[in-house]
Amino acid sequence: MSSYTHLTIADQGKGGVVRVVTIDRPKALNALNREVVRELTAVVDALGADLGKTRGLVITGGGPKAFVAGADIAAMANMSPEEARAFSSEGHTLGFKLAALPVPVIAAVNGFALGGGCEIALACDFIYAAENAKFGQPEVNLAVIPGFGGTQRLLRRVGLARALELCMTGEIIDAEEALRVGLVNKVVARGEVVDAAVATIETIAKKGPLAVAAAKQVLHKGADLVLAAANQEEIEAFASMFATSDQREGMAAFLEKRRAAFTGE
Ligand code: DAK
Repeated sequence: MSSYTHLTIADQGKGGVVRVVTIDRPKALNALNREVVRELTAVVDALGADLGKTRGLVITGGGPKAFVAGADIAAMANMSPEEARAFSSEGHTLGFKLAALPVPVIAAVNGFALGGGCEIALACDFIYAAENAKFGQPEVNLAVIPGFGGTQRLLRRVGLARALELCMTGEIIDAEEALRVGLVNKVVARGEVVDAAVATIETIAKKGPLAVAAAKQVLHKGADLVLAAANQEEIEAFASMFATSDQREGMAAFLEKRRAAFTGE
């Protein structure tokens, strides 16, 4: 595995099937500069090229206080509009690549997830929060707006009115409120959030991998389509499953009352 300056990487879970990436700049509350964004993108690119044994990705933050406290304000302070556009595009590219991975990606939020941190979490398939997690898009305090997809992904997760309120007030919400509005999937005890994410991926790893990938792809794609077109995506993906040996195996195993042995074919 490559070595990174701002990330630590570990394979966890039974058989090491869960790649856990920790953004590790705790002195700056794991703020995202261009190198961090590039390193995260390199991790995702490597998985996209060859998953190997990996069946899911967890992203978390190093240290006790933060997931990611935002884009690095010191690094952004003197950016020109052109540099800001390039930085924003790199963040968006990372978001698209996370959605394109054929395995689940979970943000394990262990503290502040503000600005770009909330946006990285939103770019993951689901978000687990520790009790001490805090979420927000406080960019308006700095006279900017979210630049890594936050406005649009927040809108799609929590609806227009709450997204407008969060982006226009810069309000910070706690884990319980984030759960209430549908921003996070689950709240767990402090210190247990990575384990909870790893456990979910271990569960998903027992399912048919092509079906898991297809479900992820159809849901992400469908979120941006009108219903009829989204349903068509589902019809095609559903049909394509019946060209796999895993579909035969899954249904035969059910009928024969045994555990299925999926091969991903
Ligand atoms: N960037 C850089 N350093 C940060 C940081 C950040 N986002 N957040 C915290 N730090 C640093 C602090 O400067 C401090 O460093 P030292 O002074 O020790 O050297 C250290 O982390 C510890 O922070 P505090 O001392 O402030 O810790 P507290 O517990 O008192 O407060 C806090 C924690 C999270 C409430 C506070 O640090 C805070 O308010 N941080 C800023 C949160 C924030 O505003 N985040 C949003 C950043 S803006 C775009 C692309 C992306 C974006 C926008 C546009 N385009 C390119 C167009 C996204 C923007 C953002 O994310």
